[in-house]
Amino acid sequence: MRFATTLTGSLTALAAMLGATAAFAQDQLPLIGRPVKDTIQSMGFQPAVTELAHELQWLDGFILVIITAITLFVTGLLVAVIVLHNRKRNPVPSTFTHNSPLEVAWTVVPIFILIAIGAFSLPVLFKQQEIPVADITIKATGKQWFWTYEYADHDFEFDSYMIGSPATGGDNRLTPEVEAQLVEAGYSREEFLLATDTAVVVPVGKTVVMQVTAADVIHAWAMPAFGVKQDGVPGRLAQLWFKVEREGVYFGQCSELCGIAHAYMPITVKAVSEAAYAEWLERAKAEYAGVPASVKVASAD
Ligand SMILES: [Cu+2]
Repeated sequence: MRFATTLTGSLTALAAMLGATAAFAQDQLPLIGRPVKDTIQSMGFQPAVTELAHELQWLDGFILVIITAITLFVTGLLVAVIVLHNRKRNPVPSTFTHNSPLEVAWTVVPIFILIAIGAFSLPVLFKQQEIPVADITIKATGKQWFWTYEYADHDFEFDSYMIGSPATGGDNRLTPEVEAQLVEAGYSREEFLLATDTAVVVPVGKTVVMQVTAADVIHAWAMPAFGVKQDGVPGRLAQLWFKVEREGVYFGQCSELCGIAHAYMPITVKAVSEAAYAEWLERAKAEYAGVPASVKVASAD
C-alpha cells in the first residue's frame, strides 16, 4: 500500500515534469487577466481583451449611470418628504388619493428606462450567444477537479491541473515545492490557485469557439478578461466564443460549485502570436497525440 502510494506519487511527479515541458516557450507573456490587490484597479473589472468584454464593461458603466440617477432621485424624494411633509412643517396633510398625470408618469418613465436598458443589453447578449464561424474549435470538459481540452481540429487532447493540486504532487496548499513549480512554469507565488500545469493556447485575432461540457457534475468555464462564462453540463455541449486582442496570460476559474476541490480547478489561457501558436501546435500534436494526426487517421482503419 505504502509502495503503491509512493509509486503513484512518483508517477504524478513525473507527469508533472512532463507537463512542465508542455508549457513550452510562451514565457515572457504579460500576466494580464488576473485579480489584483491593493490598487484602485482591484475595485473594477480585469482588463477587457475581447469585443464581448469591452461591450459588457461598457454596459455595466451605462447601467451604473442609470441606477445611480434613480437612486439619487428616490433618495431626494424621501428627503423631501421627511423635510417638507413632517407633522411640524405640514400639520394638515392633503388627503387626495389619485393623481392621474403623476401615475401615468411613474408608469411610462420606467417603461422607457427598461426599453433603453434592453435596447443596449440585448445586442450584447445576442453577440455572446450567436456563435460565429470558428477558426479554432476547442472542447473543454470539466471534471472533478480539472479541465480536459480537446483541440477538435487536430485530434489531440490534454488535461490541465492546478499547479499544487494532488495531480501535480501537491495537496492544494502553497508549499515551497509548489512555489518552485510555479516559478519553473513562469509564474510566482501570487499565481497560486490560478496557474495550471498546461494552458489553453490560442492565437490572438482568431475566433475561438469553446465547446463546454462536463464528465461528472456541472462545472462552468469562465474567463473574466474575455467576458465569457458558460456552464458545462454532463451530456450537453454548450458553446462560447472569443477573439483575444492582446498577447498575454489570462486566468479564470471553474464557476459552478462542483464539489470539495471546486476552488482548485482554475483555467489558464495563453494568447500568443500566430507564429508561436503554430509552433506550439506542432509540439502539442507530437506530445499529446503521440503520433501526428495524419498517421493516426491512416492507421485507424
Ligand atoms: Cu467547480
